[in-house]
Amino acid sequence: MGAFTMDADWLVFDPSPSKPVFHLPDGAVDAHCHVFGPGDEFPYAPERKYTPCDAGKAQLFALRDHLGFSRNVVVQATCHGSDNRAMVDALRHADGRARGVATVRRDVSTNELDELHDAGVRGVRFNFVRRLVDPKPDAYYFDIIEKIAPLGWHVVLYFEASDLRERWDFFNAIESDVVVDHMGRPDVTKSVDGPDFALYLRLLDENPRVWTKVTCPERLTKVGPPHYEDVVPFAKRVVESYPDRVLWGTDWPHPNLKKAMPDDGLLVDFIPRIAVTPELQSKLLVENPTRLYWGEGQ
Ligand code: 0GY
Repeated sequence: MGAFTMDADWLVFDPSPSKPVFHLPDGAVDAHCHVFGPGDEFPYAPERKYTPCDAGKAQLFALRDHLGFSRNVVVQATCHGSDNRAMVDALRHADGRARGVATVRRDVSTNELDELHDAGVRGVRFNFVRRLVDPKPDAYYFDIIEKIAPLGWHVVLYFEASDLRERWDFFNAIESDVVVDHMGRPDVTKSVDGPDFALYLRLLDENPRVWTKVTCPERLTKVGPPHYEDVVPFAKRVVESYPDRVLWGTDWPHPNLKKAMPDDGLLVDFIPRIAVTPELQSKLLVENPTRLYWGEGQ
């Protein structure tokens, strides 16, 4: 028995996903995925809001190869708080094929930031989703933004529609590149032309430095797999409107899904529904993430 027991309602990732029908282009990046523990080696944070199953780097790299990705961007998961050791360990064992996004505290030191940069971290994540974290006042995040500026890092934002209204001025005031997770979590039962999604599109329209991940059909959908039809109009609109500022990722190992675990092969098969030409696919999967995470000065 390990030191941690996963939550009773925790769903474990699919151990044998299908082989996607869609053939990923060479150099494709899974730009949103996580590692969990293993807890015995990299303990989960005391302040965490969930205890997941272990999902370590070897399993992540096996999935990368199975699906046909070349590289990963490993995003610090909230179950590890600001202890980035599991994520950094994954980066250090990836032979240059992984970059990371960290969670840091306001009092993070320059030395700690330099070490993270050396391991391959290129951004910090600010999470506003209350079931995952206790969000802080804007000033807390501004202090971190000031500290990471010399490193040229970007800020990843995870928020829901109500947070976008509440934090609008703050989000618009960030001067670095910004990446929004999961299209700001639209309610896909509403119209793609409705006011909530319009506000998120306005953020992208008014801020050329804001990027977005067109990720998580499995999290947003009401109709489910295999085609996730209800998510398509939202993601397709974004890919076609901002082709140079979109990223895609699996979100493996899919934290906090409560109904069913997705088949990661089917998630890859979702890509050509939202990026319908080889040009759009190449930007989404190769050019954009490579520029942001492995580009000049990175
Ligand atoms: C995601 C989504 C979730 C969780 C986390 O760091 C996390 O704990 O990101 C979620 O539960 O919505 O982006 O993976």
